[in-house]
Amino acid sequence: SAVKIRRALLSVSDKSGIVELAKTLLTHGVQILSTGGTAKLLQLNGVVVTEVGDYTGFPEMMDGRVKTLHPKVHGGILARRDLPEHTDAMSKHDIPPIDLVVVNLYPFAQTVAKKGVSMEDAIENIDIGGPAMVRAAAKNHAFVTVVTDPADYAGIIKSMKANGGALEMADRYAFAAKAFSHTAEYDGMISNWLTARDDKGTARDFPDRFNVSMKLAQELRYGENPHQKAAFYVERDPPKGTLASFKQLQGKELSYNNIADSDAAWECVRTFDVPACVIVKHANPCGVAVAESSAQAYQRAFLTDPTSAFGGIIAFNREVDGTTAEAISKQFAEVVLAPSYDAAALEVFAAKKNVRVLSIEVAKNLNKVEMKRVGGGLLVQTADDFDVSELRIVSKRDPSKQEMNDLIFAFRVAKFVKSNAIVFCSGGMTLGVGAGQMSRVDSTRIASIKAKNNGLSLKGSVAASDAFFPFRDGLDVIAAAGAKAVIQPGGSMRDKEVIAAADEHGMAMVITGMRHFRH
Ligand code: 93A
Repeated sequence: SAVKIRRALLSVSDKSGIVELAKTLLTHGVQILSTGGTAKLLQLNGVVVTEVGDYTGFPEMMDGRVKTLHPKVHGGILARRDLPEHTDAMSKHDIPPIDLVVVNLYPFAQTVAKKGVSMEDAIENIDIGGPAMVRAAAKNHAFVTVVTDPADYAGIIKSMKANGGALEMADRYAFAAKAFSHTAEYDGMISNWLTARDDKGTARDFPDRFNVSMKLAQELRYGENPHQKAAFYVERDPPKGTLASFKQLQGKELSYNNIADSDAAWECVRTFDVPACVIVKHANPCGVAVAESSAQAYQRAFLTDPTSAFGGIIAFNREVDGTTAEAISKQFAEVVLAPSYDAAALEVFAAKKNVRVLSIEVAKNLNKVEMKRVGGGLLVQTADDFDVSELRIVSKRDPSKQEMNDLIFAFRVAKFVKSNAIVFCSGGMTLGVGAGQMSRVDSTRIASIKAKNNGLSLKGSVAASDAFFPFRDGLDVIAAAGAKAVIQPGGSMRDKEVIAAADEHGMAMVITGMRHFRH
């Protein structure tokens, strides 16, 4: 049922729109109660307000830590108007009802986002009285309206005008639900920040961003399959360079699989320093190339496996121009990602209305934390963002300069291929990708079969393995395929046997010391 607003309490840190709201409340004969800073601003703008201190008979004290924490405020918000026991208490203790609570909280997030913020400053920005009022009003939404977001003022003004100063139950309920999300997020933020450091304010190594608060970005039509319900949640303020910071420039709505595959493609492509293109299908790269330009990189990435590239996700780490867009539009692409597009490229894509075109800023060292849901739990780890650093040549033959470049390229790609991963490459282009097999030999066989099927020769190529070779068999298959150099983490019990096999085949072998499983 509709409740007419007679008394409102306004106490806001973000003061945008508050004067206009207060003026509307006045035109409906509402008595306005307000706290220090808010009251001052309203008075300056000609709004008649009662200061909470005058209202309760208790001054604001302790640097404002205690302003609204008083039975006259909380009783007025919490009292049930339909129970004699409650209304009797109100009249006995002179507690008039408060029907509207407009509160937004101390800016904790903005405070801790400041460089070099002190622990003291952070603590002082933890709002206590605000959340207490918000939660009280939200609990008693049967009678009270709570507004926490200045974006909702316009709606309130409109409803009050239409309803003779009253607000409806459906609105009060929706605002109450939103208010609890607001306070939950607020406490989540505080808990994140405190958990991530010790009492001296020193940041802990891990888990630094474990308890991240997420907001719903979009409901998805369905999940991995049409019978699964799904939604996309993003961090409140996704770091630049992450998938969630994308802007969609055109195209159909993104699907669950689009988003998952786009992430795989983006994570891979952003690791390269030179123009690169990554084509992903079912979370695995089916073609990766580095080149002089985006156009060249695309052309070569596509050549790895044109069959699999059909319906793929295509990512670039450099601007996409008209020529590249023309080439892409000859194939069926689900999503294109790049830091930017020139006008000609956008024009080409515009003719293909369904293609989803996303822009994302390229950034390195995102310091990400990855999470994986398991039944009844959550696995958390820092992202696998280590690049090849210490390379050790263990074979009799040294790799040539060209081979070494290709080995590094191949190993970087292998990192983004589901384990067990084997990647054949040559001249900065993938030739065959073997992904997601339970045995390394099978991944090797698949990679070489795929190269053959696509008319690519592995003679003189190089190969990367995401983890060590437990036996020499995988290496023998790589040699038989025609590869001349191999890169792998090493560390197997049979390293000696594997290195001997490489020497036997006249291959160069480089060890990275770093494994890159990906599941
Ligand atoms: O310091 S508090 O935790 N104690 C309180 O009693 C209290 N009452 C309102 N913070 C309190 N507030 C907050 O003050 C509100 O949530 C709002 O963010 C802010 C508004 O203060 P002012 O009107 O003085 O700018």
